[in-house]
Amino acid sequence: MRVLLINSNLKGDILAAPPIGLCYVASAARKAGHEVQVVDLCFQRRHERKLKQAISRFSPEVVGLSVRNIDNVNMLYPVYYLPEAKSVVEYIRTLTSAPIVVGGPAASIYPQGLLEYLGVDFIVVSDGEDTFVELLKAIEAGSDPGRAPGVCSKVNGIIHFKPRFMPEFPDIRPNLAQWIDMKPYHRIGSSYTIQTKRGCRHRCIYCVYHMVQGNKIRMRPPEEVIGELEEAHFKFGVSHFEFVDSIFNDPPEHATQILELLCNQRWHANFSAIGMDPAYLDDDALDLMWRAGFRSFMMSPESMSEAVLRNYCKAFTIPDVIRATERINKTRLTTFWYFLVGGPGETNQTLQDTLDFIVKYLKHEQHPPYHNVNVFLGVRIYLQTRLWEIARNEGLVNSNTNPLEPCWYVSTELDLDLAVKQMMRTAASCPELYLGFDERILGLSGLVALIGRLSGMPRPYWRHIWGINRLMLKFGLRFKLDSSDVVSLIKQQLAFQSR
Ligand code: B12
Repeated sequence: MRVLLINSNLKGDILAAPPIGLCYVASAARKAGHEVQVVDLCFQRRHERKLKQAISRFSPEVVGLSVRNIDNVNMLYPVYYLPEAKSVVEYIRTLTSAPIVVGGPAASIYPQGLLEYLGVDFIVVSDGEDTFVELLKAIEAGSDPGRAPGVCSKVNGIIHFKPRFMPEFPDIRPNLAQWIDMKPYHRIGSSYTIQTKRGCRHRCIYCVYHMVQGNKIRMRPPEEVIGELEEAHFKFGVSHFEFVDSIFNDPPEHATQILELLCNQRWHANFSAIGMDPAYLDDDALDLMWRAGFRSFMMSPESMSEAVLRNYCKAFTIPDVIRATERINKTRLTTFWYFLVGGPGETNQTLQDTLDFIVKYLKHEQHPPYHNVNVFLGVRIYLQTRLWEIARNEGLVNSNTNPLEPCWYVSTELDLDLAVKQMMRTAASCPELYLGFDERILGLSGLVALIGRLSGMPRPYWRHIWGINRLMLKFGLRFKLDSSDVVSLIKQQLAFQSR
């Protein structure tokens, strides 16, 4: 069958994400014998023209769409992406009557809601490779695929969904550079992405990873990971890779095997990862990472209060984070940290503990290692998480709340006015610290990328956010907001979601 796959994610700033999931699905559909084309709308100025051309030339029998983000998970600078995806769906409907299948993280988080909202035929939940191929087979055979495991659809007017058991990591490569043009991603400073495993065995109360990839870790054989890296390096000249596992070094033995194999390669590349467990970051692990080619990574301790960490059900402890930070501070690795302020049990004192940690350990100013620290106020509440239950019991959400629209948990033990002032005060002298409303900095992505390319700055370019913040601080361009405006924004949102 002719299958057209479309990436609807238009977020093309320095955090641009090549549609690796869509490429996995494209490779799986081609392997199953289908004729597949991929259209990437990110970086396209004229989506409608691109879609019209692709659909009229290819005349697809099935259209697959990947929907990655619901929103930007930022209460202080909220951006809602689903209307963009909806307008893409509506436009496709004007061009073809082929069934539309949607997959991607957003689809896995709340499939029933997305099915209704987008008005598509099928939603594929979690891993797409096998489910999509089975769906295509059923469509081709003219049978009803609506009850297949992993598929959410309307059967006789009633929404039907049965989860699918995901036993292993699929034996397939996404071949990103074969399916999409990686040049614009490269230009904006993002890296070639790769997975070494799927699943996350932790059960943090706010997190959706269990819905997207499941709680069982499914590892790829380390040799296969090296094979994919090597292929991308030699075939497509890739020299910057980013591991997009939920947590790259969990389990640590698997990461160690991959890093040791990398150290033995004759070719060299730069590596980064978007999630690290601080409990496993000892001197040997950091040294091995450096020797393998790691120059940066992200980490999400979320809080530096033991009580709040326990409430979040994080698996590591404050001493784990402090030990890891002391070790990182002996290296030249650039890091990006995420902290969540306002979860259950957060008080102004626990917030101060987090801010004090940032100033003491992560404020380095002009010498490496450079740290970028993202502090978000408000914890995003998703259906099917324990945080949703807690929020419902506290009246923060109720049966009228639409789970597809962003809603937030903010601890009632937090004096909001003081909290915003605490955060602003710290950020005013700490360029490493980046608050929710500073996300507007991403609007400067094109300029940063241009400077990055001209000066040969290392990738991914999110590594340099602290430098931009430093300049903005110097020229008085930060914190035009009044803390009382921020507080009223938060209060308005909380009142809206619990109305
Ligand atoms: C890696 C990652 C990042 C990295 C991206 C690095 C990069 N260069 O790609 C960084 C840290 C930069 C990042 C940034 C952001 N992220 Co992020 N990220 C992730 C993470 C951990 C993995 C995504 C990934 O690469 N998966 C690997 C691929 C293979 O899996 P997949 O995309 O799910 O694809 C599979 C299925 O979904 C399905 N599928 C996918 N497409 C299709 C299409 C069809 C037709 C079918 C049938 C199936 C199908 O099949 C695929 C293969 O099995 C997820 C959480 C998670 N564990 O999934 C969050 C996640 C997707 N991110 C999220 C968000 C919000 C963001 C940001 C908006 C945050 C911000 N404020 O900046 C930005 C947006 C970036 C962008 N340009 O879109 C949210 C989305 C939820 C939401 N509320 O919208 C998630 C779920 C995390 C969370 N907070 O809960 N992110």
